[in-house]
Amino acid sequence: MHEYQLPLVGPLELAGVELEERTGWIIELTGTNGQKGWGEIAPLPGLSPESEWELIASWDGERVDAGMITPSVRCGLDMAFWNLNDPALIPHRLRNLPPPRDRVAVNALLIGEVDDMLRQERAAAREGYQTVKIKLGRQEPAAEVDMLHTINRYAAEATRFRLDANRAWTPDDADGYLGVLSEMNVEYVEEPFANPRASLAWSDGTGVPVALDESLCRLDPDDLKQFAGLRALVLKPMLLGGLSRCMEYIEVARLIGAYPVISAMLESGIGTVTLARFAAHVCDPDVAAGLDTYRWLEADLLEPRPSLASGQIMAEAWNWSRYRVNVD
Ligand code: OSB
Ligand code: MG
Repeated sequence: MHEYQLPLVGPLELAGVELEERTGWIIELTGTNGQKGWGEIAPLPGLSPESEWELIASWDGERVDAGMITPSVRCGLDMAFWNLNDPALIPHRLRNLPPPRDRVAVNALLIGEVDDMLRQERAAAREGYQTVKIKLGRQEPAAEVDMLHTINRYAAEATRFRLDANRAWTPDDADGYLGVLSEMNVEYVEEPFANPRASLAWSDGTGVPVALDESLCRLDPDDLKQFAGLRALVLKPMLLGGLSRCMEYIEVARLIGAYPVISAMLESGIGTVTLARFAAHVCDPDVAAGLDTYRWLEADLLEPRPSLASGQIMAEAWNWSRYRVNVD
């Protein structure tokens, strides 16, 4: 296991915590033919439930305590065994996946002041991104509504918007956004309210499509059967406990008519490429994966760096033999 520390291009606020660097651990498995299985353990401060103490107690790189294992450790091991590509060692739920597509669409994450976001939007449209994601619930609703009007006015016609409120809205706030939402091509609003049942009821009442993300931490796949009407499930394997665990959510998603969106939370290239590979198997064509946090890393462990430009990531990105992996 290798510890890593990577600088960001600038300070980044993701889950109410401002980050200046990314730290995590890389698992390196070596198979009988010398092939490598890479996995990543990278809980995100402010979002992941595990404390550093729990993380270390659950696995010290040699021994794993099944009673204590945290979501990120589960994810790292799951990724490493899946990437090892030894038929005998592929995790159970990752056998018999649908065949992979040769490319995966990705969304562009617009961050910063309106001018920055407009610049990012224009660049994304030029490069070929069709889906952009904007974080809401960070400023006064009236200011955010103005911002959405401005972005929408200048956005390319076909742009699809993912609007992530991170559970910050009150019912009054939500009413204030309805006008601008009706003018936009909204793929979904992610996590409008703190209560996921309220989010679904609002979607039913307004017709605005809704997706759940961090609420899934406290909803088992079985509970989700009560959530027919959701547009999508945003699945973060690093948060939920790995690719295998996400497969359980994907099965229920299909039952309730929702589609899965695979999302990163600022993993290094190793985690990001693995998530892209997973999305290639399990997501519908044209559904963008949320991997754009990767572009905030100023340096990476993979050389050359995988490319998300042109709004997609190509299958060659998960051919591990093309990389030098720079871990100590
Ligand atoms: O709220 O969805 C979120 C990343 C880290 C923590 C929380 C979130 C996110 C993202 C990732 O939005 C989306 C992307 O990278 O495109
Ligand atoms: Mg989200």
